[in-house]
Amino acid sequence: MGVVNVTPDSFSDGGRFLDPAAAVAHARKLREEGADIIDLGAESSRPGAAAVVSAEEELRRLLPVLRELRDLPLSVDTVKPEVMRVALAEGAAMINDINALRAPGALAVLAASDAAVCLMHMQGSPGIMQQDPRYDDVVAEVKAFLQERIAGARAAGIAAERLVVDPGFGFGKTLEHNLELLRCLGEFAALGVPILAGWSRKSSLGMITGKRADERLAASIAAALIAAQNGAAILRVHDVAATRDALLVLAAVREA
Ligand code: HH2
Repeated sequence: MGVVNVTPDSFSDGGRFLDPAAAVAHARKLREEGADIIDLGAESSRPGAAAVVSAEEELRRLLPVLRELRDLPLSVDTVKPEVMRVALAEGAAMINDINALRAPGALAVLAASDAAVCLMHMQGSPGIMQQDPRYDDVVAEVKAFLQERIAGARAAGIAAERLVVDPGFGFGKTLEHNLELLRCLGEFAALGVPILAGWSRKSSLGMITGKRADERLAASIAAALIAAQNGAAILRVHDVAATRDALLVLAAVREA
C-alpha cells in the first residue's frame, strides 16, 4: 500500500502533494513501482496534530485527486463518515480508518457499500495520543480492541472478507509498545482477517536510529520486512520501490 498524503502538514511528506497534479503523478509512480493499493489521506494524524480538518476541506483536497485516479485500487484514509460516503460513491475500493469506524454513522456507511475497510487501533486521539500512553499488556489490549471492532463491523453487516486490522504503530504507543506489537504481530493472525502494518518513516524508527523522517528509508524497510515475516499481509509505505525489492527477497527465500 503506497501512501499519498494530500495535506500541508503530514509528518513525512506534508506539503509535497497538496497540489492535485503532484498527488496524481506521485500515486501513478507508486503504482508503477508495485503498489497494489494507493492510500489517499487528506487529514494529517501525526502526533500533536491540532486542527481537525472539516469534511468539506478534506473532500476539497481529496476529490480532484480521487477523480483522476479512478482506474487504480484506491483506499481513502479518513475518520469521517461524510468523507467515507462521498469517497465510496466516487469509486474508492477501501476505507482506511485510524478510528476503526467508531464515529457515529461510520459503520452504516460501510455497511451500505461493498468496500474493504481497515480497522486500526489508536489510544486517545492524534492531538494527545503520545502524551502518556499506558497499557498493562499492550498486545492483549490492542488485540481485544480489534476483536471488538471486528465483531461490531460484522454485526453491522460488513462481511469478514472485507475487513483488515492494524495495531496502529505510533498511535498512542511508546517505542517499547510498538516494538512489542511488532515482535508479537503473529498473535494477531488469530483474529482471522489480514493484518496491515504501517511503520514507514515513523518516529519510533527515529528513536532507534537517530535519523530524521527523510532519512529513515533503511529503518522503514527493516521494520516492513519484520512485519511481513510476522504475518502482515499489507504494508503501508511511502517508499514502494525499495520496499518491494526487500519483499521480493523475502518471497524468494520462502519459495527456495
Ligand atoms: N499511519 C499514518 C496514517 N494512517 N493508517 C493505518 N492503517 N496505519 C498506519 O500506521 C497509519 C495510517 C501516519 O502516517 P502518514 O500518513 O505518513 O502521516 P500523517 O498522518 O501525518 O499524514
